[in-house]
Amino acid sequence: YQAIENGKGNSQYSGKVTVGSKKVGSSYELTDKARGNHRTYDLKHAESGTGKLFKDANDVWGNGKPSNAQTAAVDAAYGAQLTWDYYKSVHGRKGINGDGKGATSRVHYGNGYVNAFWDDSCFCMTYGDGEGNKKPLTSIDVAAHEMTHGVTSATGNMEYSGESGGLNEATSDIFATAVEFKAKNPKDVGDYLIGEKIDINGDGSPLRYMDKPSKDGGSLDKWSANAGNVDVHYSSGIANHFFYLLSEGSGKKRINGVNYNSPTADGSKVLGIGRGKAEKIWYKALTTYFTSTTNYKAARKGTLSAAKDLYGANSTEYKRVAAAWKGVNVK
Ligand code: ASN
Ligand code: CA
Ligand code: ZN
Ligand code: CA
Repeated sequence: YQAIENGKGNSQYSGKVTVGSKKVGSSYELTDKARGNHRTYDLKHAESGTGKLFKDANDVWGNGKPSNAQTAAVDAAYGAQLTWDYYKSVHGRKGINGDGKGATSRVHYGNGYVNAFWDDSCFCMTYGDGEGNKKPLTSIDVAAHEMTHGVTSATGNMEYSGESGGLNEATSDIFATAVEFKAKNPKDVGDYLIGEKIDINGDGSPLRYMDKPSKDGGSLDKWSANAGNVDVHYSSGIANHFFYLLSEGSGKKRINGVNYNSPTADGSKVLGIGRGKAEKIWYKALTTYFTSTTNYKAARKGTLSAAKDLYGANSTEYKRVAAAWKGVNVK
């Protein structure tokens, strides 16, 4: 896969990066020609409208600091670029809808807005600037999380409430993590944490943990009959934990300088199959077996079917999918 991005970007979270830009007249705009013309817009602190397409005279964007309006645009464009490339190179998927069409990103939404979101109606991702407009929510994992909501809408489309909502959220965290691990920039270090760079809690702790989701104070480590009654960003913990166990196994592990300690619901020891295979299984399940009403029991069945399709019914992978679900009390 040949990347052809030409712009130089100074991002806030990933250091120096390249961004796809398009020359128009004597200047450049933030339009990524290699990725379906994905475009990045400046909302200039408005909370509605398309905003203004980012333009620049010399194709050098941002300065690494949030006070420069282009900086958040660089991170957002870079995150979209990596997410596009991940879906294309790993899963053969061309863009969110699979049709090669790019989406849009909008940065500088509101003032001090501490969230980011995907919206099907504008086929766009929108990012707030964080507390004091200093920590835009444009890290790779957040961008990939939001963009994956678009992929989910185009595929399994799990309804955003109850258990299906938790699976929708987890799908975004799973592929956010997959994209982050695949990033090659020296400043981009893959982990099983979500939002570790945006300092949403003000104390350097991440928003979510996949090895032991309850570390955030709200997420569920395992399924119970109450799983459908909690916020979807908490019921997602069950599938995030499943994905960690399936990838890495239970117990202690140190990866890229981060210590993990993943328990199982029943104290059983679970062995991982590696993140790459776990990603393949989740993607196949999402695009083949998940539907708007998929709950945890059905997600177990769907991922087992996916493992069978990919690796066979007698495969180690198939058995470990079952064991990882047992590890989060889904039987
Ligand atoms: N950042 C959140 C999410 O993507 C926004 C929301 O809850 N709608 O899930
Ligand atoms: Ca410039
Ligand atoms: Zn989400
Ligand atoms: Ca992360």
